[in-house]
Amino acid sequence: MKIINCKVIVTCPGRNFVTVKIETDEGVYGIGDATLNGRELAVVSYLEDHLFPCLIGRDPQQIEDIWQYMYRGAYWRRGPVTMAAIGGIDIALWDIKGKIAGLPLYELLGGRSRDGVMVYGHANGVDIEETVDEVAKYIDLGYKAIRAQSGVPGIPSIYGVTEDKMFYEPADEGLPAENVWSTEKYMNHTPKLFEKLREKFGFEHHLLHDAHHRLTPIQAARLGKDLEPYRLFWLEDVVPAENQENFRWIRQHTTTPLAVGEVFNSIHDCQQLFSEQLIDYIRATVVHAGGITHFRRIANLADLYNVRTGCHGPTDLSPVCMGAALHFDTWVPNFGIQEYMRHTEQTDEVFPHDYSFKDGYLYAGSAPGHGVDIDEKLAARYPYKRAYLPVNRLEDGTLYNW
Ligand code: EZ4
Ligand code: CO
Repeated sequence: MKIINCKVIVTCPGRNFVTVKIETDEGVYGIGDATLNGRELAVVSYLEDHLFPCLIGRDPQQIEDIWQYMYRGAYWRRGPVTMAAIGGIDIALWDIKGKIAGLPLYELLGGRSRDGVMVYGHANGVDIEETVDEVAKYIDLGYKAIRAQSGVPGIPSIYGVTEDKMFYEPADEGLPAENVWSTEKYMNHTPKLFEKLREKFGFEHHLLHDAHHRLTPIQAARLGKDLEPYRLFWLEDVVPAENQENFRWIRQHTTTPLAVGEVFNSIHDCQQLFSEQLIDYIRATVVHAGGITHFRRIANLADLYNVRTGCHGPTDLSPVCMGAALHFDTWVPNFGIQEYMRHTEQTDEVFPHDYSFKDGYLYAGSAPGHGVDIDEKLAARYPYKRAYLPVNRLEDGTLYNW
């Protein structure tokens, strides 16, 4: 079997997605997601100009060899653009392998470890009152786990809070929006939100929270301590994790479980966090961390240290990522939870899929491969629109982490 054609499909059914399609001489094709929010076209060029030409004529079944060729063979290693491009191709190759075998992807990985995949939803409101109401809606929908994000008095707009409550979208059309940030205001406010949530709903549901890389280690340690009475499932991305040693400080001070890694793209980003047991959940994805082939290595290493997976699953990764992630989650022994930000109907129409939601769990389908396709005709109706994530400035104008 040979690869005869590779293409990338950029579509914007409400937001931009970058999709890889690999076609073979036997008619079987595979689909992969390579979306990198706000930097989509850099990945497109990496794929079209640098990777696709090397794939034509290769046997798509040699996934490992192709992965090594793309990674080692480039000489230049790691990085979000490189690894998203490799990830998109790798997912498409696993899809092809599943279709050839006539097996759903989780069977190729080693079979089911569980029936359903526990997911968490993203509840948000402009203030505590509205956030409490939104959490109630997720509970009514059957969710067992909910991440709560609230607006903060004195901060005009903030990560995670939007008008459209079901379909959270952080990127805006045009050039980057500018937000204002105050760590002090945020830290005073956030424990009050969780106090209220536990008072209202008790301790039956898992509650999560995302600090979105905005604290220093000692601030993170304090927030973790302040939140301890509310028994969070996890506190996410407390500091930007380029410096893995930062987590030593945080870990010494709090028993609030820590999750990190949605911007990670390599096993080397997590190695120290795992080996020193500084975190509890790894948030990388099969897209941004170099595909199933590389994310599997990350999950296996994590397992040695009792770290569990909690894959990033935002609206800005396509249903192709979600499909592949669900097969991965269905297999991976050290599964923790899966993020589930729902896609709009428009997006779901472009990417027909066979996964389904019931009572707080997502279920991978049984179609061969990962079970997600792309309707290319429909996709063509939604051309790319430039969009960026916002940037943050402190109240004095200093550019800060968003
Ligand atoms: O801001 O995916 O946990 N989820 C997140 C996301 C990220 C976006 C960035 O593209 O932090 O909403
Ligand atoms: Co996050």
